[in-house]
Amino acid sequence: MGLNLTQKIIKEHLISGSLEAGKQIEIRVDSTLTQDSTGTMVYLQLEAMEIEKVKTKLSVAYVDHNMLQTGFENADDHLYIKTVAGKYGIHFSRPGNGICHQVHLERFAKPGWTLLGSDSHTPTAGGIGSLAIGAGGLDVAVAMANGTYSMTMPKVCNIVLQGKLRPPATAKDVILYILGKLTVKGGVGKVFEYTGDGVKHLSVPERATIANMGAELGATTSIFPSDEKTLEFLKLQGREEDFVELYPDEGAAYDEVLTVDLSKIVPMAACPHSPDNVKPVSELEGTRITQVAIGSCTNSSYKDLVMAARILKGKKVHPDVSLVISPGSKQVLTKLSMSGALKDLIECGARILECGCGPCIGMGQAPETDGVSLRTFNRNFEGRCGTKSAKVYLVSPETAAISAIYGKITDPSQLEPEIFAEVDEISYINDNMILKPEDNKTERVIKGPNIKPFPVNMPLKDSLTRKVVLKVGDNITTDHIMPSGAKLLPYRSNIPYLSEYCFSGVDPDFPKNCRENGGGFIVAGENYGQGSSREHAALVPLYLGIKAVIAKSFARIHKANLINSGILPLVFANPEDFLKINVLDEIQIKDIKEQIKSGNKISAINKNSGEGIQLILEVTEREKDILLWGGYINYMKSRRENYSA
Ligand code: MIC
Ligand code: SF4
Repeated sequence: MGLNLTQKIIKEHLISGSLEAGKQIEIRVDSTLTQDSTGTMVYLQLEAMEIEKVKTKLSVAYVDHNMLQTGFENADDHLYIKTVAGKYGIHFSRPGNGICHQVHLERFAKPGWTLLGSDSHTPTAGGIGSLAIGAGGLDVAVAMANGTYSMTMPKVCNIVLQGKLRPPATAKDVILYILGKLTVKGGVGKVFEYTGDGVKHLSVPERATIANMGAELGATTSIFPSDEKTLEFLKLQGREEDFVELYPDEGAAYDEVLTVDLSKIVPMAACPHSPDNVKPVSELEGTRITQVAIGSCTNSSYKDLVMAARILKGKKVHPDVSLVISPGSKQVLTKLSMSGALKDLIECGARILECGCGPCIGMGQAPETDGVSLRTFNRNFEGRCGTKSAKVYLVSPETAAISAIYGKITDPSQLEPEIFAEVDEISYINDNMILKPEDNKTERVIKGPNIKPFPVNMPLKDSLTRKVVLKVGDNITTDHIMPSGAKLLPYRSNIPYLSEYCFSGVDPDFPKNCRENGGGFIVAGENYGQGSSREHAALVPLYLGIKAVIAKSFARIHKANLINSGILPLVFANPEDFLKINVLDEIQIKDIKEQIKSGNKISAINKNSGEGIQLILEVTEREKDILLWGGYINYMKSRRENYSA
């Protein structure tokens, strides 16, 4: 039987394991990317690995998340990343050059390559046919140090796209539609592979929008074939030599199939507070809005912003609305200025922000109390925008632009058909904000005073007894665990400082309870840790003494981050047992090391009720070792010592 595209790329990169879903594999990593908010930890960990140069073919360090520089902290982080990049042979994309995923798509991503990124939206490069996976920082550091990545072989779900989108429906509406069908946990353990006649009508940036939000499905990644559209895109980027044609084999097998008729897609919106809470825009028409934000790694390509400019040209932003636009890259912004679209945006009253993540990660532009914000972004978790009482809807640039004029959610179906005429792409390349390793050589890594060492766990003891310091429900996001935004992002390299804010929106007493009880356990519902790849959501609980999270299920990247930190990710064998544990109950796991070594069943006792609770540790043999050693850093050291002994 033929192989699907995912299997073909994995086979090509396979170091150990087989293509059987659910089994542990190790693959060769061609390239990595980091961004500043996860990057400082990644590079502190890379330094701890004591290598000379990275082993990948290409590694790029971006600065795009935190650029406000409200104090020295942030600028110090940037300088640290620049110097560490110079030391280890990593490209450095300077602040202002754009959002990592947009710039990577334009300048670096290659069909058939593997890419590991310390950001959950790394799969954006699946739009160009890369196998691009988001991971925790430590896994990315390991990939740079060894050129390898260990993961579970995913299932492959085939999304067959039929027909052609009918304006005003867009790629964003396609992925919102899929999210509505499959939900935020529908993709865990899976790769979404897009095929079908409809694919050939989608440009690479449109494919990238769809692949980008596969992260919201919880997927390992999403991938499109590499075809004439890919070649067209690479030619515009002056990179036709990077083109290879890539399709699944004839008769390739898939674990699941979902067919989507593109001609039936209508404008969609994800309603507060989850990307899968999706409704057609027509059902929301008339909802008053106070803010519109266009940009992010999902929707800030040249075409996205030209469409917004066409709709806004000669119009005025509604008096009750603040319209902000953050272009995806310097390339996009320059092209907007060359074509005149930038003038149309400025003239209508849009506030033009610098090229970066900006409001998407709460770096400014928090809406007012109870504000209603329409965003072309990918996440609308409660409070992520910086205002807890605000309501955020996720939409296409077309829906966002027309709604900004009327001050209420407006279906773009009423726009004149001429608006949707083909957008002429401009070929413009200028890499002067990317420092190549040879132009940035240094042996001196500069670390400002805000950069503190990362916490390291202890090897497991024979028995583990702790109180439950927090009990939460389903779909807890990493934004709940370790909030971000303008106030906290400057401290991404300072775990002790961040620890005061862990779970601050859920239970402000959490840090205090951890301190008073000598750490503890967290109990949670389904899909614990969904959302971002931020390792801080594991490192900060580690710092506070959290030993285990007992949940109904986990999101992929967060589970890996817990394991790398030496925190046990335990699953209830019987989900109803969730009800048998209360906050401050004392849970005892006797002979834990023996239990881990002898299988995947773990018996625990709730000492308050005397009841036994059956748990499961769903991890690979390698991950068991990491947990027994108390996290990846200890595990790595132990192996190094064994080798040298
Ligand atoms: C996000 O969109 O949540 C982020 C900010 O890009 C994160 C990374 C981070 O927390 O630094 C992500 O998606 O991985
Ligand atoms: Fe940046 Fe937002 Fe994309 Fe995360 S989702 S990488 S914050 S633009």
